[in-house]
Amino acid sequence: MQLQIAAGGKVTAAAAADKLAGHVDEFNRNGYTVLNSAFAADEIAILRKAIVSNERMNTHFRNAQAKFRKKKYPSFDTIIVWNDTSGDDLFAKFTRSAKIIEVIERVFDDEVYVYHNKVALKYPDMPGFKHHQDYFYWYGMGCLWPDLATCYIAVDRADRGNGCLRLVRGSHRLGRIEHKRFDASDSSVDPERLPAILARLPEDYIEMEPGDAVIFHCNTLHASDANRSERSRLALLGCYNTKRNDPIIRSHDHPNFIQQSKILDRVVPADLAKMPDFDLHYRNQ
Ligand SMILES: O=C(O)CCC(=O)C(=O)O
Repeated sequence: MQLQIAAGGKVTAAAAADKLAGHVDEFNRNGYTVLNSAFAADEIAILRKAIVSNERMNTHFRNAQAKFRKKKYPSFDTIIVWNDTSGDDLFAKFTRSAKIIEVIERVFDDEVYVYHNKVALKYPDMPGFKHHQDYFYWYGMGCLWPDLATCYIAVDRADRGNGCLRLVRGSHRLGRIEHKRFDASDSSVDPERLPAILARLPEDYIEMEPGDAVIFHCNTLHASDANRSERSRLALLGCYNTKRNDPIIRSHDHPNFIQQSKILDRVVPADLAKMPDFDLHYRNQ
């Protein structure tokens, strides 16, 4: 891709359009696209502070870790999920970033809203996830089309050592696959199909620096290993749905379409005072 830099070092509109088109092509081909340095170090430091100092998140993670230490595998308990995504809180400021939403809107050729936010509390000694598609769950929540995506924003460095995300390249084209539930907090894509899929499609370890982001399709198979290192692997994940895919079931799981603004402003220390309503329409606490 040819970069067009105007006098003064500003990236031109043409360069920005090329970059956007590149992300859309990559997403359509591979089922995911990486946005390097989507957020600056000082913005991520603010986000990290909000996560590590949040008592609710700390209690959540300690409960999951205690189960894991008792030889359970509570994958879903490693994430804390909420639905209040339309305001101006710190987390929404990241996940409603225009940089992310513009890519997803272009991919699905529709208006997009943040369907929910979640933080992956992957501290040391926390489990990972078996291979799954997010659409399996969202289908059950009334989304007719697989026109949804997730954006994983790295708060900590993520690598093979601390259980980075693994994405099966091209798996978004398999369609929705049945999943097997092992218990309420652990499930996986059909174990009979999985080896055949992995024999045919490459799996990419998505190693990321803080501030990098990866947007992946809701049918892209993904997994991650347990964090056996002494380093945390925290991340903020925004989940996105399209306007025409407004869920047909009105549930307390996740909200129906709502128009949301895209955020262009940088995250600043004052945002630390702005927290979402973690209880809004969320019944599974
Ligand atoms: O944080 C991870 O490793 C994976 C999270 C995930 O797969 C999910 O929330 O669906």
